Amino acid sequence: MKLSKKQFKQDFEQRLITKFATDVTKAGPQEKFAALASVVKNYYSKIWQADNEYKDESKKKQTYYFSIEFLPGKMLKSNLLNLGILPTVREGLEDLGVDLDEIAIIEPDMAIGNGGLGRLASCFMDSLASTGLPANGNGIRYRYGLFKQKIVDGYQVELPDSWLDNGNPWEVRRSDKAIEVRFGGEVWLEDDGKGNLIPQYKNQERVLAVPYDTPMVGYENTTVNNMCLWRSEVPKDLDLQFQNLEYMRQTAMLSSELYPDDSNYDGRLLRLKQEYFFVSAGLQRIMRHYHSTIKAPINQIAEYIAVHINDTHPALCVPEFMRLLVDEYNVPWDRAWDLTVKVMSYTNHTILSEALEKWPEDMVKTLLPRIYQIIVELDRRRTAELLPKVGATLVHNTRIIKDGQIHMANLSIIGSHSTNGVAKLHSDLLKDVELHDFYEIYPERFNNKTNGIADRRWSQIANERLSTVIDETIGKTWRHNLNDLKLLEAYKNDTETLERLDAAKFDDKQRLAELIKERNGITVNPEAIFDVQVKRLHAYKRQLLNVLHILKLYFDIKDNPELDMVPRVFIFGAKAAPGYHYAKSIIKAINEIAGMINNDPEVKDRIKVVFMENYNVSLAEVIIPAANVGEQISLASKEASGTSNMKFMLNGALTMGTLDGANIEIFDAVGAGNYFKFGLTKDEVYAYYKNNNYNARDIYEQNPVIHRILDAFIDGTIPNISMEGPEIFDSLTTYNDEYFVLRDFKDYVRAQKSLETLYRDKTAWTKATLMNIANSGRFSSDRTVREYAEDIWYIKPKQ
Ligand code: BZD
Repeated sequence: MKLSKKQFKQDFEQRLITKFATDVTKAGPQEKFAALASVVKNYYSKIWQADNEYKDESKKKQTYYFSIEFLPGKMLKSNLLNLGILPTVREGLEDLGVDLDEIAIIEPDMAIGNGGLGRLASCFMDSLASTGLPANGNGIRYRYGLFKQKIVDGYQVELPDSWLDNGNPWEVRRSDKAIEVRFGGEVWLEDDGKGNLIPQYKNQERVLAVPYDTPMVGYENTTVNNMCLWRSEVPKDLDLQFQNLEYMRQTAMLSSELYPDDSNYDGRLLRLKQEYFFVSAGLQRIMRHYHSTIKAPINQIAEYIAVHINDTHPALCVPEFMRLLVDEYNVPWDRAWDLTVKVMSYTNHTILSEALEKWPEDMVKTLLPRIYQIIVELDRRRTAELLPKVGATLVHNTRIIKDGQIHMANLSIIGSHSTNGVAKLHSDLLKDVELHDFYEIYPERFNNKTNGIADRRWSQIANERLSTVIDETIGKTWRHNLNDLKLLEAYKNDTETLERLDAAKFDDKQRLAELIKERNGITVNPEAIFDVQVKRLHAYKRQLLNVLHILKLYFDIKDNPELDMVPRVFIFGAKAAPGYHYAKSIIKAINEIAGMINNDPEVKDRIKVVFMENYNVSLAEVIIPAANVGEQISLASKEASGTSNMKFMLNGALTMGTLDGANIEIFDAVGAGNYFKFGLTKDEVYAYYKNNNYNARDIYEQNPVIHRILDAFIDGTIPNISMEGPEIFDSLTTYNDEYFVLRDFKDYVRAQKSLETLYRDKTAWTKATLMNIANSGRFSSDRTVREYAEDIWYIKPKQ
């Protein structure tokens, strides 16, 4: 949009008066933020309305992205950037004596997601709008987002994230569009005399779902999409029998808290309720819109809408859509099924067996009796139809209902026309191993969509310094088309460009060093290698491998106090699921090791270890630009894709990585010299499984370096871990090191040494940095969503 600085200043000052009866000299930061957000909202509202009208009139097919999590972070700068007014607003505020960054920091992170999956959903929301694709998000408006992490005596403590205390300036509550969702009670089918079986209900619990719409503003275009988040409320005309406090409490709980588990299935009733709640509300809203606006016959619905099931949490979309079609719109079963499969598509984000959702039949039957009937019928018909075609084994292995459980991945695959993994390796593993039986039956449904990131947030917003250097080197087209970063390659031997890249990185490191000083009280040297591992804490991500390497360096110094090494700052950020004991023990160990090393005078600042508490999107926006190295060291085959790996690459950090997830594609894109590869391959890992011949204790017994490092966990060398130390030690020895940490250690040390060697050659290092940036274009989520649009959803961008 067009906006003069003068106009903006007028708008802002006026808003301070109308909203708070104050002026720029007296307003507090919260007031300034609220006034600015309100001005910005005013700017995009007209575009939003116009785009809604365009969508209604053109009736073009739209996607609905159902996700139980979104993780947008802060929205102010992203909205300013996408509206094309970030510099104008920054300068206008400056004229008024206001620093945009000081206002922006006031906005609480919108953290209604755990990690990669939720963040991906938000990157997609940005990219869908920015590529002009007509799409909607559908999720839950949790009152409390992901917990805030405090570190107390080295331990993680969880505090509630009450992010809505000062209101949310971006959302629009639409009470008029509230929808009822029903649970429990009894259901039976009655013949209507014309041969139709009509479900009858009794004693159902009613919940009101109120939509809150948040605009997703496209980058310098006219698209504004909608992310709809549902809040649960008690219906105004509540049946007498439900008018009690317990019911009110239960209802409020539906949209109260985000489950903080990332890679673990937690089969609690409330979670199942949440899943049905947002699925049913979302699909009912779609149906209403279809009837009020699209007005096409119901059997054409697949030409107008696509519904995406983001991991299995929204898998109830399949039976709920069937219910709506069959029960509410009288569509015959077979036709309804055909429509459902055409409309639905599904993304799998993990192969970890402990993460695969399955619900006890009884639970589903009691909570969702009609949905249960539909699932049983789907399973029955499918079994009858497929048995003669593919045989009993395949049918059994792929059934929706097995051993008294409803398998949500099976339901999602069977009820949709597309199943994709999130990186090549992951999608291959799904086809060849984990979901091979499904692949035999439905080969055409399987495909890969390698993840991507909303590059504008991770470069233009998070790293203005680097963005300016890139502009001055290759021009600005990369801001619209990330593939143009490739133009940087022509400058890989240009001393001036390399020096400027280096200077930008140094500034970003200084900014992080200041934050570390402020938050952790630790002084770090910006000349040191900033070696970063930020992600959820999980055994398979192997933060422990990083820790073992740090201990190795520490003992090297202890053995040889004059050791010549490039100083390193090891930076961690990681939340552990509150019930994940082992992960919490690792956090405690990292903090104790940090204390031990940082305070040992003999180390002479050659190593610093920093655990930054409460890792979230905003902190990532400061840490990632400052990184020299990104640690992507999961055991090959376990990390479906990873997305921080792409953010590091875009910010000129080099990857220390295994051949896992999207790391492989990053390696292919940058080439061997610009990536530190180590570790077992997926095939080697699977060979160990097959032959059952991994013996971690042997490695411990036979490798003196490893022996000494592990002993440090149990012999008092690392202080204050008398409980955690043995737990970690045993996991690596007695319990045979589930994620082959010891097996990969030696190769990891080798790769770390070669990293150090390269860092000593500043020019060579910065050249590798440049090559990473130059080849990151493929990892824009604009590319990813375009692939979904073309291959899965069949939707077209606005011209
Ligand atoms: O999804 C992650 C994977 O582990 C990453 O490899 C991948 O890059 C991203 C995006 O595709 N999975 C999650 O983040 N999963 C969860 O957060 C989650 C949340 C609730 C329940 C189960 C898993």
